[in-house]
Amino acid sequence: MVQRHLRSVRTAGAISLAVCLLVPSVSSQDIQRGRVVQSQSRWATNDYGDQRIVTDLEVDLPSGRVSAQVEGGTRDGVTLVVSDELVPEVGSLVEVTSGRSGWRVKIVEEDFSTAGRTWPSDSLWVLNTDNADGIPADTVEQESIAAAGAWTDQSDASFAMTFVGRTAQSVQALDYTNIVLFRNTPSPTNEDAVASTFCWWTGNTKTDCDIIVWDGAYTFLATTTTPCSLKVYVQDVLTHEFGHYAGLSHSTIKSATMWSAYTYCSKAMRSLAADDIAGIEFLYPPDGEPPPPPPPTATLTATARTFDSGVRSTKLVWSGLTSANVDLYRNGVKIATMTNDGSAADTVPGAGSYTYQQCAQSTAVCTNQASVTY
Ligand SMILES: [Ca+2]
Ligand SMILES: [Ca+2]
Ligand SMILES: [Zn+2]
Repeated sequence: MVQRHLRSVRTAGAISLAVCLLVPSVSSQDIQRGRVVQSQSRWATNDYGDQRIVTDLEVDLPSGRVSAQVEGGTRDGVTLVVSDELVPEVGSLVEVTSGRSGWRVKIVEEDFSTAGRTWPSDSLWVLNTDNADGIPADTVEQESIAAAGAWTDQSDASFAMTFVGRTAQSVQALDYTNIVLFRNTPSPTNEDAVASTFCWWTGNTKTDCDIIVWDGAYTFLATTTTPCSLKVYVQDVLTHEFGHYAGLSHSTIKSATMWSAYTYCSKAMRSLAADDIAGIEFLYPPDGEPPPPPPPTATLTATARTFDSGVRSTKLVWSGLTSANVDLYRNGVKIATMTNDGSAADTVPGAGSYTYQQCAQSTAVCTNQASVTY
C-alpha cells in the first residue's frame, strides 16, 4: 500500500511543519520532485512553551535548492514525530507543491500504511475541554471518547485508548501524559492544519502522544449542531487524530479515516473504512481466540391460578436451559429438582408474592426471575 506523507514547507529558511488534515486538498499543480540533501535536528520551545524537535532541511529541486524547517526529528536519542509522518532524512525522495501558505513537501514513501510504532499496552489520555467554539465540556468529552473508542469498537484490534479524566493543562510536551487539547490559534507553523498529533517514542515503543485541535483556524461543531457550512465536526477530526495516536500514518484511500484531507461538514471519518481496520489490526493483532458466543437466553414465565377449591397453583413455563434436570427456586430457596421438560406447577402455601427461577441442576445458569401475586 502506498503511503502518503504531507508536509508544509516555506521557502528560504522560514518555518515548515508536517501537515495533517488539509482543507482543501493539496492542488496537484506545480509539483516538483527532489531529494533531501541536508537534515539537522535540534531542540526548540515555541511561544506556548511546547517542547519541540525541529529539523532544518535542504531539498534539491530541478528549480534549485529549497531551505526549510520541519517540526519533528531525532535528537539525543529522542524522536518527535508530528501526526505520525516520517521525518525527512537525507536521501528521502520528496514531492514539493506550491500551496496557499507557501510550499508543501510530501515524502514519497511506499508499501506500508503505518509507521510500525505501537503502544506496549492500552494507552490512557486526558482531555482539556476548553474550546473557543462554545462546545459544552460534556459534549467535548463524550465525542472525544467516541473518537478514541472507534478504533476499538469498529475493529478487533487488541488495543484501547482510554479516557481517564479532564485536565487544565494546555502545554504539549514529552511528559508521559497524553493530552487532547484545543488551542485558539492556527497551527503556528501551518495555517491550514486542522489538528496535529505529536508523538514521542523510543525504539518502536510509543511513550507520549498529544493531540492539538487548532481552534483558531476553524470553527468546530458538536455532532448534533446544524446547519454546517465551512465548519468541522470535532468527532471526525479526533477520530483521525486518534488513528495517528495509535500509530497509523495517512492512507492513500480517499474513503479512509486516515485520508489526509477533511471535507468541511463531513461526518464520514468517525466510521472506519476497511483500510483503517486493516491498519489498526496490523499494529495490534486481534487476540487469537474469538470471544465465545453468549449462552442462549433462558426464559421463564409464571402465571397465578386460584382454583374453586381454594388451591393456589402457579403455572411455570420455561425454555432455553439445556441440562437434563432443573432446580426450581421460589423466593430464592430451592424447592424442587425436576425434569427439564419446560412446564410445571407449584402449589403455594398461601396468599402473597412469589418469585420463581429455574436453573440448570446444580449450576448458576438460570432463567430470568418471574413473579406472581395471590
Ligand atoms: Ca504529553
Ligand atoms: Ca474555532
Ligand atoms: Zn493526519
